[in-house]
Amino acid sequence: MPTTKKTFCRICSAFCALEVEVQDGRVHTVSGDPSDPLHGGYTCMKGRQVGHQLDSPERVRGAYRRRPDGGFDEIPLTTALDEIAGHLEAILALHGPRALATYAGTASFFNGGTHEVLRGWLSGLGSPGYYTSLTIDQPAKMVASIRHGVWGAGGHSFASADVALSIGNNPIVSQLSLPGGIPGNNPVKRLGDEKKRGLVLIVVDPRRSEVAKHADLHLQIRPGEDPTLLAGMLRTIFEEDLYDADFCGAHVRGIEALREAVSGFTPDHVEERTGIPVAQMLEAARRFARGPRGSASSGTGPDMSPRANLTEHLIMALNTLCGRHNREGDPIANPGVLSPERPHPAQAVPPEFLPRMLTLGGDPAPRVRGLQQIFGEMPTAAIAEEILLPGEGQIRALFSTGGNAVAAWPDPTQTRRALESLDLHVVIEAQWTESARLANYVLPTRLPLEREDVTYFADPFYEQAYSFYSDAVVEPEFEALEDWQVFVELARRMGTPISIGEGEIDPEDPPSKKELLERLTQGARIPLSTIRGSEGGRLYPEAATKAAAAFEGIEARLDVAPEGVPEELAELRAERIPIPGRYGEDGTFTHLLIARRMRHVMNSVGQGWPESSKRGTTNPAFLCRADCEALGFAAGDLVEIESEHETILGVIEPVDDLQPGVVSMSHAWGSGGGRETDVRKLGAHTGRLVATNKFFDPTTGMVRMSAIPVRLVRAD
Ligand SMILES: Nc1nc2c(c(=O)[nH]1)N[C@H]1C(S)=C(S)[C@@H](COP(=O)(O)OP(=O)(O)OC[C@H]3O[C@@H](n4cnc5c(=O)[nH]c(N)nc54)[C@H](O)[C@@H]3O)O[C@H]1N2
Ligand SMILES: Nc1nc2c(c(=O)[nH]1)N[C@H]1C(S)=C(S)[C@@H](COP(=O)(O)OP(=O)(O)OC[C@H]3O[C@@H](n4cnc5c(=O)[nH]c(N)nc54)[C@H](O)[C@@H]3O)O[C@H]1N2
Ligand code: SF4
Ligand SMILES: [Mo]
Repeated sequence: MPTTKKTFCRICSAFCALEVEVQDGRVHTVSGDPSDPLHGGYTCMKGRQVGHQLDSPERVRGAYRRRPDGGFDEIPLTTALDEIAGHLEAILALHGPRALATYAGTASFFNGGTHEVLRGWLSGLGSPGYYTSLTIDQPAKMVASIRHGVWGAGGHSFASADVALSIGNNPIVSQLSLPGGIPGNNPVKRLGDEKKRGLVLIVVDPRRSEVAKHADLHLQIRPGEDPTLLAGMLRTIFEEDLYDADFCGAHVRGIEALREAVSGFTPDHVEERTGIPVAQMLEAARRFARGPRGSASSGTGPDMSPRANLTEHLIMALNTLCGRHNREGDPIANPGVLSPERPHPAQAVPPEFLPRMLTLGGDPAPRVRGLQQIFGEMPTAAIAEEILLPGEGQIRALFSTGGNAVAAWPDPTQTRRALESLDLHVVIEAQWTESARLANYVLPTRLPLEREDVTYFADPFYEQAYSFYSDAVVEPEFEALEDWQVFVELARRMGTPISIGEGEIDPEDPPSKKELLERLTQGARIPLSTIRGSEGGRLYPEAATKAAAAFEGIEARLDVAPEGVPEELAELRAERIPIPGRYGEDGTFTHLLIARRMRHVMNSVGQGWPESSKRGTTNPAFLCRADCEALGFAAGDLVEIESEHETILGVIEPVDDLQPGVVSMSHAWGSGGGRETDVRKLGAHTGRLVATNKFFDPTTGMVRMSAIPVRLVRAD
């Protein structure tokens, strides 16, 4: 007898509500839950294939140890854990705690408690080696918050906006929700509803993206030129006195310095550099400034491109200049259901009250490229170098969970070399990835539908106060722990503590998942027991709050021209304007390659799944028809895409949504070894086009992953 269970997808951060039909202990069919108040029955093709993910022939179905010949032997899970603990102890005894590092990728964030336990485990061993995918994602947003400051009551919500400015974010495909931006949950419906109400949508994207197709005004910018556009918009807003002088007078510093710093970004200069006609830039600036409500927000597009920290700063400056921050009494629809009550004062937050998330530096510093810790993490852009660089502090043991290092880190040739040089490499994985095949030990894991969980990661990002608690829907057919339990088991074997929050986890008497979640959500606005009591997802309007009055005696200002920003603007303005078609140091690169997401896969996840494969088994090199004609390329042609660093192969797909001179291609495809010859079956690795030690951001170490100069020639 099939039974239907409600749960939520955790393949991407949208966490869509699902109805899953289970037959004989296996997932039979998956559909959206039409009764869910937030998602309204929406799912995507990835979510509807979770049954395949669970039962895939590529699934890691036990614990494995690699043989010297590269093959793997299955061993009992407890044996694997015993051996790993023993190896790790020996490495730490010999090299000290800096020899240990963990890499937690995207999937690790979608399991409540993993990061708290992981951090507790590392600090119990004295290791600073905490690396995550966040530091190769959009770290510029945090850098900008640190430099600009944070407003205690948050920014204007999308639901209350008269105008939304969306810069390089395509939630119709990515489902990525960022504060003030288009919600990632049911994005087409949400956008339609608000447009009916009168919302004006302005999109900045080199591609006529799925979101851009809904825009009232689409600025089809040249890749990587967002800071010039934003500086030009700010200049217009100053020139035409369109900013919120009252708000700025009371809460902002650096107004005159910013006015001066953007003064050279005249409309003509902006047009020449960004390719955006003067009239369009002026219209965007005026329409945004007129508001009166609505935020500018961004996704990965500009953050993968050069000068991401400056771009993100200018986005914040635009919001601040136009006063797009909640004032006392403004509604805050979702203050976080699972977090405790806290005030949201309508004032700038003094730096000393900012969370650890918003700090730069810390001991020890990374050993390469003069980098620093960012947000209490080590920068993943530098992890391969930290593994390869000999000497005190060299990483010798790496534990990877919920990530795919070879697919995701820049320069996979270097990544492979680094992973192969480790003394101990443990991968906790759902499937046999290229990274897993390089590990000494591969441990199985429980996938989302095999775990109970609450919407912990997504909680602060929802547009409305919403939560969902789900039991496990099926059991794995083999013995498997959740990721965090692996670290508890190792701590037990090694006799080391794991502290989380105020207390400790006793590895001899570890908590159940439910107990772990209860500890992490102690004092939540809505108690976990209430959320568990509801079948399916529910709105909790009682958690909504209002922006509070400022605290008396606490003085702080948002800074629109902090140290560094005027200098970066001056450098940008003084730079030679790149000549389209003549990119790169020697001017011989004709195109810029930009990053994008594709609907049927989630980074490297979903490649090869049956339904997703029908949409293609490669990451095409999307190119406009005019370029295809000029270069003599037809659909399906194989081309060499050459950068200053390396050459990859790509399969041409002509499209109408790009302008000449731009190639759009998604990441986490292909292989890290040798030159891809199987590009039609495996895709191509765009991370090969960049080196980690050239053209990187000095604050975050981030490498250029969009707006990469390339040229294309037919591959024969
Ligand atoms: N289906 C699917 N969903 C995903 C993922 C996936 O792989 N597939 N990945 C997940 C992850 S890890 C993340 S971080 C999020 C990312 O979420 P988003 O940031 O929304 O990612 P994209 O859909 O790539 O949208 C980025 C847009 O930026 C544009 N762009 C590229 N370069 C530039 C530039 O220089 N300037 C400007 N203004 N725009 C530019 C691209 O054309 C693209 O339309 O998505 C998540 N969701
Ligand atoms: N060139 C280039 N490089 C990029 C980007 C780009 O735009 N261009 N984008 C960057 C961004 S934004 C990101 S976030 C990173 C993504 O980097 P990663 O997060 O490292 O890459 P994913 O492919 O998402 O890897 C997720 C892995 O987790 C596994 N998995 C799924 N569920 C579970 C689970 O429950 N437990 C465990 N242990 N494993 C699980 C999956 O099988 C998969 O192998 O890539 C970055 N790299
Ligand atoms: S993968 Fe698809 S179904 Fe799953 S959460 Fe993301 S958007 Fe929703
Ligand atoms: Mo990401």
